[in-house]
Amino acid sequence: MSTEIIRVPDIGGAADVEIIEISVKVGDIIEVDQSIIVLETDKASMDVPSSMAGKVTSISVKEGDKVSEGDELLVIEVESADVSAPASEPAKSAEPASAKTENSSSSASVAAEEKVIVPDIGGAADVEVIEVCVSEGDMVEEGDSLIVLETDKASMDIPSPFSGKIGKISIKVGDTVSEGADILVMVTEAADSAASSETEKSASTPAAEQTPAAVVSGGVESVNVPDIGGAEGVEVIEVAVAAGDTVKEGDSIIVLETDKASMEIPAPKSGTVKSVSISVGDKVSEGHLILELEVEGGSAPVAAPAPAEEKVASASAPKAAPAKASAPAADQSAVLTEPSKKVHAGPAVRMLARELGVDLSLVRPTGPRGRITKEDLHAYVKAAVQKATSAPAAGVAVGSGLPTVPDQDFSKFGDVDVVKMSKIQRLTAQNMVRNALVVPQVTQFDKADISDLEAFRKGLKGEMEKQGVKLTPLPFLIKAVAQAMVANPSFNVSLMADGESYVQKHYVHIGIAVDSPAGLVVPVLRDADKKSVIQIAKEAGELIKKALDKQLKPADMQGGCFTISSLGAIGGTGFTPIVNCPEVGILGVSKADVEPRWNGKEFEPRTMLPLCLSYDHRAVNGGDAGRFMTYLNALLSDVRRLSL
Ligand code: CAO
Repeated sequence: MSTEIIRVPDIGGAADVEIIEISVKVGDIIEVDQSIIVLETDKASMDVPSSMAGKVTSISVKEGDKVSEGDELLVIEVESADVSAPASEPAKSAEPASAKTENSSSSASVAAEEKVIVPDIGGAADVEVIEVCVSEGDMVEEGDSLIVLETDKASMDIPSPFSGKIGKISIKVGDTVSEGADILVMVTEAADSAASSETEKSASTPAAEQTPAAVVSGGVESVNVPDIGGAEGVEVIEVAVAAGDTVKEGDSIIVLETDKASMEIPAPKSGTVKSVSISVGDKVSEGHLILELEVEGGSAPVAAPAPAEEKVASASAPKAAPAKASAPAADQSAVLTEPSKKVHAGPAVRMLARELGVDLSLVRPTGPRGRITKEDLHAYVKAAVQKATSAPAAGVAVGSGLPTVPDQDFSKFGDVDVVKMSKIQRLTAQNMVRNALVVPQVTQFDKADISDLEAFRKGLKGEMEKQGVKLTPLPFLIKAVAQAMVANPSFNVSLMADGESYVQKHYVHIGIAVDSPAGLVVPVLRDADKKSVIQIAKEAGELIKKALDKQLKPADMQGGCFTISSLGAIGGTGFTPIVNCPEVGILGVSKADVEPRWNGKEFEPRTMLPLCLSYDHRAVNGGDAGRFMTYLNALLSDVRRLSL
């Protein structure tokens, strides 16, 4: 363990450069090359990476400070003695954030023009430019797509080799190009002075090379993974064909993806798929058998398929390329209703689609040969957003995008006012929709004889009132439910999102539905099983008061295991409460009434309390619910059983 100082590296002779960001704090464990501060001159900003891995023990500068080469930045505690740069030496040169080049000894103050040319594209010549993703003046990041090329077998994004501003563009859609052709000139801020003398940079080379992927074996040929630039164990993210499908030469059969790139593997020939040997999630390398293909027209020599569209290993994760201002957006107003069977899109578009959660098979392609362009994707997303936001006009969405209420002009029928729902009302509506639609629920009914409980409660009521406690049937219900939860733990669970497990809770927090002026709220009374009825009455009174005074905090309404919804003071003989997911049970309580009950000899007047128990049938079986209800009923019918 040693202590090392990280200093400002060579920043191209610039002095008194402002620190605009400190990216680490004391105690952070940092890696080699992790950005520790960001400097900014009037021409460039640059990340200063750490030259060592270790724990930051102190920071010697603050944002706004001006620093020059050699100034102390921070002190780190380094684990091993194997320190890459002596503390006294300037750390590894900073890489300007906005102009990353291969060479790390950057000059922060020079702006330079770099010519970007077509890289090695697997020997293909006269390849058509089908998309120019940038316009002059655009700012791009390293890895952003500059152009898309397409042969009859493959298409490939050509990513920017570095970040900068697009200068003159030398090519246009429809041009044909080969390796070395000029693409454009890029103005890199704070470009490397040494590198700027080497003014030509080829755009990053697509790694996939064209190699034979099929082996002739009579009329049926094995199609294997072609040369994918030496990548091993690459994940299959899409299998676009199934046994029995007919494919045309060039049709995508599978899509592979590394952490940096995705590539389509096209069919080397037209034919019928006899069998498919891989599935999504498999890891493959060159030569791995993909499928057996019964080739149309017998045993002609096998064409060399080109893996389509690979981003090079050095490119950062593709980002959305700046949209061409002039590019007409695809008309997505009529989004495909039937998903397309085959999706043709480059890796950048696929990556963006995944980021946005868009199913590309629903996007209408407008690019050459049915290719989905970024504009198509943007247009699709725009159309989807417009549709979502205009939904209230067509039908009042209750906040969740779930079923809507048909829009009607009620003023046709009489005088009306339109009243905005409160936030709580809107949230309740959303939750109700979710709970009602997602939870398969059943409601069971029963009546508890609370004659003794009521006699006991009424006897205590006056005394409790003197202590400021209102003793209604509710605290008894809370206590009884809590005891029933302990005795019937299947009600004290929450299902987990994985669909495979549930959480068994060992605490009993009971939610109380309160009809407050702001809307329906459910404060939670904690550890009800461990508290006395009197204590519960006090706490429930406080929570209800808070709810009525709109004083509840979010924490007061969290963590419930089960809810009690009492309409007893209002009336009714029964209702079907909706389970308050992720809880799995709710007890609806209606108004107690005196009813004649047969005691074996005669009818007796008894106070009967209607109970309505709804439960999530995924978590609770009818038998469990029956036992819960019977247990609860027994507690309420014989107050001595309640641990008061
Ligand atoms: N049967 C008969 N009388 C009842 C009763 C019942 N089930 N429950 C309460 N009462 C009586 C009380 O005893 C009290 O009378 P006394 O003062 O003579 O004793 C009176 O009704 C008023 O009670 P309350 O309303 O002040 O107190 P509570 O503890 O019963 O209820 C609360 C509190 C917050 C649950 C209730 O006010 C409330 O907001 N309920 C609405 C819940 C709701 O909206 N649920 C949603 C339904 S859809 O899921």
